[in-house]
Amino acid sequence: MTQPIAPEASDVLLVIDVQNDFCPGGALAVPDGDAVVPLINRLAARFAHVVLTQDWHPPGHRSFASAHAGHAPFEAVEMPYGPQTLWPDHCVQDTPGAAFHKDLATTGAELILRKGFRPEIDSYSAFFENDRTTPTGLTGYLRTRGFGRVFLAGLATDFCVHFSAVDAAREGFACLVIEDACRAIDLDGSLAAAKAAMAQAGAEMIGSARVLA
Ligand code: VGL
Ligand code: ZN
Repeated sequence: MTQPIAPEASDVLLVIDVQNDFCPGGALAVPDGDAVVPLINRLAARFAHVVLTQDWHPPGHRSFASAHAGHAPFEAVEMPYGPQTLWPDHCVQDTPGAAFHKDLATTGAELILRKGFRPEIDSYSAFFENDRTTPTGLTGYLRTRGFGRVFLAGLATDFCVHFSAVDAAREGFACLVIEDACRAIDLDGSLAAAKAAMAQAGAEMIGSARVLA
């Protein structure tokens, strides 16, 4: 372990999409996805401020393969805003799959940010939808609250964590991704590509031991 990092009052832990559909047995299960829950709970206890995100799609969302005749999950299509991977139906608003994992400590969270609610556009990032320009409002919230550093954990490393990390850095926050508190889908090398993109954006990958020390 390198230097410990003690969370400060101006730090926020941003927990991405720890929802049933991304856990084993869910509609878009991330391998070992539920393994992050106990660790995220321990991390959350160290932070004065925690924000959770929730992937929150209406039925028939355009990121679902079922909304594209002749296409299967995990294929890519061209959307008006660019390439989009198609997914199994997942995190449909108000369904059990969209609920947080039952063991995730949610009580202390100061904000629950829902994303992906526009029928025609997906939103991997907690900051911008997949057109990379429509804001979720999170930048304004975090700035108004005076946060300077964003620590990231959750699911999935190579999609929603990845895009959130890149955008956090692009929005001028110091961004630290707690790697062992994330799990990846890893479609066709997407994890390696995500790590490269996060590093390129200036996000730092750290181990949870540095925060828990
Ligand atoms: C996610 C694919 C589709 C994620 C959300 O949370 O990483 N991935 N929707
Ligand atoms: Zn989604």
